[in-house]
This record gives sequence, C-alpha cells and structure tokens, in this order.
Amino acid sequence: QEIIGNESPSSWTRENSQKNSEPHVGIIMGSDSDLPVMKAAAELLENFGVIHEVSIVSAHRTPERMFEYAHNAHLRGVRVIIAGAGGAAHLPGMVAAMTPLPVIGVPVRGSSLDGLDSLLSIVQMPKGVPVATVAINNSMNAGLLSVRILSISDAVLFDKMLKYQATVEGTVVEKAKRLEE
Ligand code: RP5
Repeated sequence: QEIIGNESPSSWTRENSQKNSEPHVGIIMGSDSDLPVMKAAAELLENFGVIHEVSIVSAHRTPERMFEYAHNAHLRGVRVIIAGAGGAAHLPGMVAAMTPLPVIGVPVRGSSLDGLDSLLSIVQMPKGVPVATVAINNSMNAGLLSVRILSISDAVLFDKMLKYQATVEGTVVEKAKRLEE
C-alpha cells in the first residue's frame, strides 16, 4: 500500500507508485474524515495482495488536484478507482467524467440525513458517465468489486476470489448448522 497523502500531484508518476506490472487500484476520498470508512477497502485489497494507493482528493476543496488525479491515473498504471465522499458527494462522478477507468463510488455517511445525501449524489449519474455505486459506508464491497474487475485478466486473483467466495459461503453454512443443532 502506498499512501500518497498530500504530496503534490507532480509527484504522481508511474515510477513513484508502482514498479511492477501488478494490477493497481487508486482509493481516493474527499476528506481525511472519510478514512475510517474507506480503510476497509484498503484492508481488503491488502488481503488480496493488490497493490493500491490511498489519497485525499476533494472535488470542492482541491479541484485542480482532482483534475490532475483523474486525468493521469490511467497513465500511471491505475486500473480501477475507488472514490468515497460524503454530503454533496461529487468526487466519484467528477472523476468518472475525466477518466476512462472504471470508478466505484462509496457514499460516506455524514452527520446528517443518514448518508442518503451522499448516496443520491453518487448514484444519480447521467447517461454516458457511469459510477458503480456500492451501499452507504460499504467500502469493503468497493474493494471486492475492484478485485473482481482486475481478476478478469488475472488468473491468480481470480482463484483468490473463488476461494474468498467459498469461505464466505462456508462461514454462513457453518452458522446455519450450529443454529439447527
Ligand atoms: C466531503 O465532505 C468529504 O468526502 C466528507 O465526507 C465531507 C465532510 O468533510 P470534512 O468537513 O469532515 O473534511 O467532501
């Protein structure tokens, strides 16, 4: 995992972020206050061995930084972008407008409206500019979805996903059996 943090966009070079040819996911969020929610995506990718980066990129507070990130991510080898934001959550949609990469949006629940504002801001994209929106605060599913996208062209990752699904199923079956005893 590489934390870009507040480095200047000019340092976002391919050499800086990734030295091999492994799949790569960019996790961005509007504020460091989103980190407690978004860290589950990073942990998931860590567990699958997917190289990723984490960065604060705000559509409203750092628009130039957002432009820079969205325009250059694919040139640096990023293949999927996970973007989390809360409130007037314009980051995923604006990034999707400027990148050819798949963008997965994570609505972050803020202090009001139970996250419905974030969800609607992210999910209601116009035709032509897609954002794959996961449930409110569910950045883990964003991580899983990015793994599935990457695993289409990565047999090792595909195998890991199959094993993960079997584990999820096994856990539930085990609980069901215990309940029935
Ligand atoms: C959004 O505003 C961020 O994504 C965050 O969810 C929300 C609040 O940000 P802070 O005021 O906590 O920095 O842009």
